[in-house]
Amino acid sequence: MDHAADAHRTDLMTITRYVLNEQSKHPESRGDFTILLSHIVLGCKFVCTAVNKAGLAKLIGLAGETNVQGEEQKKLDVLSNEVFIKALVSSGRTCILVSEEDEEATFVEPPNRGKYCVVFDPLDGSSNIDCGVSIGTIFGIYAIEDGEEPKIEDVLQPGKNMVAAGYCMYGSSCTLVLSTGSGVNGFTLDPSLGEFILTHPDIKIPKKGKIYSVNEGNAKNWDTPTAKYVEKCKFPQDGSPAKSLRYIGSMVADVHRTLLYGGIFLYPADKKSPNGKLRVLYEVFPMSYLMEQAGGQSFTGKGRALDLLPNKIHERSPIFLGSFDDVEEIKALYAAEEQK
Ligand code: AHM
Ligand code: MG
Repeated sequence: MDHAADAHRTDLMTITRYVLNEQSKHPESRGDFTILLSHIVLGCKFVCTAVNKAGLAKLIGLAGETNVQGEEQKKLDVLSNEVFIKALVSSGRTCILVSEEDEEATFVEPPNRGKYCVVFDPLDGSSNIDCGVSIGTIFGIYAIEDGEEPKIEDVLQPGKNMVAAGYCMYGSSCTLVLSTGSGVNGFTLDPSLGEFILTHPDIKIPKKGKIYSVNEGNAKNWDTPTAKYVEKCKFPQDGSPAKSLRYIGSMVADVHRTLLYGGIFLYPADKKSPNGKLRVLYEVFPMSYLMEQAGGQSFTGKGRALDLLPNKIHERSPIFLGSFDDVEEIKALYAAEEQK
């Protein structure tokens, strides 16, 4: 056995070590965020294991319920939701939980109550479960003032007020991407250690990309700026090469690729869904937060996504996010449309 190599492994930057380092920059901090994050990490590890075992354990299949959006719920969605709710409540650091799977917000009672509000989609991309395509957990975190009584308005806040956001992708590897407001870092689960290790430090999205990502099956219902943009991707008039299309239909995987390789991810409004499909609090906001922190942009068709003020916890919004220059182009098309 190579003991020297093993000893070297203790130098690894684990996610806990990373968050403790960040915490030490704030001497007034009492470590509450570190504890909350370690419970989120535990939830991610649990769901990762369940996703990996799903085929074997016959977990795959309908649970026989529909969620608040009227979609079929799979067993893994139900399980993941329970895992995260329990992990978050037992952290003792949360006061309000909003999950895609629960119609109402959960208010955590004392003595388990803390100052953080967590909005999350415990298992996004559920239509991909049965064929083994990457799926993920998405989360965003708000904080309330110490000693305040939590109220629903504490989560009905613009995404720019989040104190942290991230996602965990259950794919060929399990990758957790996190921002606490000072850049974006990616951690990969080392199954032999059971620890997330910093593998993608300080992720910056390329300023311009070569990929666009959209469900083109909805094209007949798109508005003019979206249709024009996709046309430009395929038939550029300025001599630049056409972009490649990549669409997994699993937001975490599509956004992860966009973050690493650059490009643009679109889930626009269309005639059938005037507010798009994706949910503001736990899909649009966390991904927009990460994009901005990585140097990209996120736009709703009307303005900066993180400026949106949601009225309802399950509200939806159109979304265009990715490389700075690519989002700039779609913004220009919407601005031109408004001039008409
Ligand atoms: P879900 O929360 O029910 O899983 O739906 C969200 C998913 C996203 O992961 C993905 O970006 C989108 O739905 C794909 O939608 P579509 O199949 O309409 O292209
Ligand atoms: Mg979802």
